[in-house]
Amino acid sequence: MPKEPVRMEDRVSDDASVQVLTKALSDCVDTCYSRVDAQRAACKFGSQGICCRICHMGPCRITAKAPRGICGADADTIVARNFLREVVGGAAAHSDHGRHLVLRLKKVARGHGNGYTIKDRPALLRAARAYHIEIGDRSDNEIALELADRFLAEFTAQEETLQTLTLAPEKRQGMWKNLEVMPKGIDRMIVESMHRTHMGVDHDYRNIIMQAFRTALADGWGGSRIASMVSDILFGTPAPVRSQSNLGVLQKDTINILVHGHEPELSEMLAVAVQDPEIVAAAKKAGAKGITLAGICCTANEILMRHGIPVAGNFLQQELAIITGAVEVMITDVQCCMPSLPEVARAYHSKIISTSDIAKTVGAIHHAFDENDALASAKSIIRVAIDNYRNRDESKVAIPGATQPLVAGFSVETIKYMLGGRFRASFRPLNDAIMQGRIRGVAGIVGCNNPKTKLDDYINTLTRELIANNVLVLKTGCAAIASAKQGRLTPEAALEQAGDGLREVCEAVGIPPVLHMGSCVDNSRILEAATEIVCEGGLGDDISQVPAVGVAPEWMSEKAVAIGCYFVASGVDVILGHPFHIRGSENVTRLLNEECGELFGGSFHVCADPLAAAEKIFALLDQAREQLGINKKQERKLYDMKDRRELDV
Ligand code: SF4
Ligand code: MSK
Repeated sequence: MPKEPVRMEDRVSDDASVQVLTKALSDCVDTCYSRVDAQRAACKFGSQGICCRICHMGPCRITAKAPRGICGADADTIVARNFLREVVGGAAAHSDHGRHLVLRLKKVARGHGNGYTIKDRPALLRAARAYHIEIGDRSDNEIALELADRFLAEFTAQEETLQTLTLAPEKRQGMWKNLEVMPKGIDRMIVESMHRTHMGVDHDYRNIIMQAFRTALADGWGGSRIASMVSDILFGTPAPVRSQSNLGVLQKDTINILVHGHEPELSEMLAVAVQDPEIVAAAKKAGAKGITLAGICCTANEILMRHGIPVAGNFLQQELAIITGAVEVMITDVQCCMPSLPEVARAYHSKIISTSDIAKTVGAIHHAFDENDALASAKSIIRVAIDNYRNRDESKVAIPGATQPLVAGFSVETIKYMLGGRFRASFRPLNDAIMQGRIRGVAGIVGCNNPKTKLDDYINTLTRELIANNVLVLKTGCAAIASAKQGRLTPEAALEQAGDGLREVCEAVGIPPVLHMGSCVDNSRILEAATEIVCEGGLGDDISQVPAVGVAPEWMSEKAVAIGCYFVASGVDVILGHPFHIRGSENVTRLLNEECGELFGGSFHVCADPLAAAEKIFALLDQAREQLGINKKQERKLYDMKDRRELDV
């Protein structure tokens, strides 16, 4: 019997994406959705993690008849090695991003900013204090130079453990010490992990998986944390900002430029350059009303959080954005940029411009970002877009009307300020709301989209259930963009969709029930928030005691594997929408999904169904509340004078 054709509505959730995916079909343009069909029968060895190609005696595959590879490695070793290499990939991506920013900070500190400056002095001083750097009457540049060197030492340290680990609650640090998972230098962890997984080195699956946690901690508390700290110093600590989301942010009568990837350096300059009178005049001369700058994926999140630049879409909308026929130029930097983009662009007039020397794509125009003259570099890329406007074929243009308003920019500093005001900035009101039961707990929903499942569907269903049941949701990356497209990143969403307790808190503070905390490298901000909650008191003395969970519903990248591992190693239970490639080893699966709970106080849980995931999350939050002795909603008590006198303050 012929197979039923898949309906677009079953592939993507929002109307804008349905419209553009339908257009792709009539324009005969391939997307990841047609390619995922071509890849249908996924290799079962790969899915289970039992294919090894680490040496050239192989590749080897584990079967009932061949339970060991040629060297004698069994399924446990092979699965564990493959898993560690995924963590390495993710940790390397985040950390290299962080390193680039530190090198930029160092140049700025030496007076070679070339357009970049220390934009946020309080962020500089916060970071300097974290490293016990003397402030006194030293200049910002002196402090920044010492700080940059200290950051760089975090990458190269050979014997010393990471300084940033001391930002975690003390009890957690002790736990890491006992389990011997304190990472040394970030680069050393990555190199050592590659060494350990070379043929004939580390074969004990437990030893290998513990190295995976060590490497992931070097990412979450090291490379990623440093990336967020330096971004705040150079570009400003995010604060609430209004904007718009979804493909409808592209304009019919403007020159549309999209930034895509992860690094904020070029996009920060583009945000400045599009306002340059000379550039605006050139756009008008080309017949456009102006220039629309918008973003995809996490570069979008970076400039959204700091400039309110609109978000055109998340990961699986990168091809769709071009298929609107209205994009003059898409500028890519690093990570999550599909190699298909130039091929999709060929059907339209769009140009794909790659800007990083470590990330070239065949068919894209490579225009290396000249960091020594960043503004000029940004302007020259914009001029390519202006020139390309005349090539736009109006008959191919179809921009879906849909946009949704949003508020983003909830850094930890901002949350503290919003909760407590300028003079008493703190997490106290949040802790109190959790203790009183108005907020049941906190869920960090992070990660990507994956064409194996309907775009945003799991993320949105789960988010709806959580906020309706008084769970405050913190989001980053493409999961945050999914909520933006649903209109859940607005304070109004709290009034309409949140449970009574959460609504009361959101209304009092003026925040949405879903807080956009940044790009995927900013998952470190979620750890920072968890630490603030612990330090504020009343909810235990370790992250594992806080009623909080992490969720990666539609994850796809190695970075998500590393993120999941550093959440678990920090004591947070993590729900995955689909499993890791580890099912070929019962031992590795048991270690990650069960035994980690005893080791770290958090483990992985796989829930393919978002409603089942919601139930699991409620059970985990309630269990944490039970252990804290706060699992009943307390009546709000109005104190009279006698009560007040009896208060022990
Ligand atoms: Fe096969 Fe062992 Fe080589 Fe892997 S390392 S490919 S299992 S021989
Ligand atoms: S961009 S890693 S698809 S969140 Fe950070 Fe989105 Fe995942 Fe890339």
